[in-house]
Amino acid sequence: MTVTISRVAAREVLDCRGLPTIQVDVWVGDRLAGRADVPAGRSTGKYEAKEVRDGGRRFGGFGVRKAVANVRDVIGPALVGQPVSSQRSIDELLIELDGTPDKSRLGANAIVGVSLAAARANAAVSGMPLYSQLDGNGHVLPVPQLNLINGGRHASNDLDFQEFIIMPVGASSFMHAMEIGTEVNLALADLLLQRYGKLAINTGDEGGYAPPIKDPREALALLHQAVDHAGYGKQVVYGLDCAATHFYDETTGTYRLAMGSFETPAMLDLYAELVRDFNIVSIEDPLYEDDFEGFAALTKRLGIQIVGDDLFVTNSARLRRGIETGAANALLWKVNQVGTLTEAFDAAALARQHGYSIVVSERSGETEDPMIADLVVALNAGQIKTGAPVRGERTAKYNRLLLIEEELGERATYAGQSYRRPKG
Ligand code: 2PG
Ligand code: MG
Repeated sequence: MTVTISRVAAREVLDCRGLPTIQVDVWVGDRLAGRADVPAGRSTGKYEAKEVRDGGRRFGGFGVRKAVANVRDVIGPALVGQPVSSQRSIDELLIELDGTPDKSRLGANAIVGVSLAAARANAAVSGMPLYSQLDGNGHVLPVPQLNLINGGRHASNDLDFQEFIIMPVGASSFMHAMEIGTEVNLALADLLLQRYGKLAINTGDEGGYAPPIKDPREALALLHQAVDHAGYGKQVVYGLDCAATHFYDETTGTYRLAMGSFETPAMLDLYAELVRDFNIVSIEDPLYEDDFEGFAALTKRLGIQIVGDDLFVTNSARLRRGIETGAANALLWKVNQVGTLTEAFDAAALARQHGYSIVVSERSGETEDPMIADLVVALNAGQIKTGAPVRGERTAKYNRLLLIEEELGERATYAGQSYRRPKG
């Protein structure tokens, strides 16, 4: 028997920054079967699908009543009677209803909420957890990219790079990775407190510390010391999300760092130095979002994981351009950048076909919805980026992964050293 959608509802709720976002409910028959919350970025790429926000005074202009009305009045009526089991047809219908290339008419926030809630509804109908309903072979627990020091647009300090990351690749399980993450985070707090005083342990948007420092070398040295103090020098490697689009100055064609203005070749040299000195294995968005050539040069030169976030925006067309030019070798994967689950899965499949690794990611403006935990396991992606191991909207994802690890039991495989190409 085909199970069809009977009703779609939506409402405004608050994200972790206290800004409104959409929560969508998908009903089948007389029951609420799937609910999803929509996250929001702050350092967004210009090629992302576009949210619809209300403007005006209410909620500082961030209200989403219009997007809620689009779900209620346009999307909902069109979806009633559609089979809940065909995610692709649902998503194609959403794309068609919107009719714009960037989902700006109905709003990517409205569309992605419906797409994700429909996936949950389908899993509920089948009586399976979302990760195994999406892919019965989902069993890889990801290496967490734990963002312990925040800068850029996510913090009120002078660090230009947005995220300073540890990756416990030498852990024996996901639970062990979280133990390491938290012990290092506690050691880091002690160090910061001793060295810079109490204000240094204020945190940024993703729960990482935002110390009053300027030089990325100092931040990386602090991470190394915290890892050593916690006794995990052998288990941990390091990563960065520079989010370079957001300190690139288009008029002068230079990167504006607290340390001075850098042209592209000087940026490449800086990254080579950091990789050499700090055991960095992954750099996200080292250059601004249009510099495919620069990305290609850096990818070739460094030989480590180079991740495209603002560069690719989870969009297959942009990823294809990266594959053709050799720009980056990993895809940052955020469903709301492209707007539907199907398009995001297609981008992941394309990445995998061409040997690009996949890093499933949260947004800085998250909610308590843990859905990306199920998605990263369904994809056997091997890496997740979901902030520091603190604050409910971040720990919601980590806790869901701990539960999935327990549920999978013997079948669970921690990606560990194979994080770039986990055995699927
Ligand atoms: C990023 C994301 C998440 P935002 O740049 O990778 O960390 O930030 O959600 O603000 O775009
Ligand atoms: Mg990023």
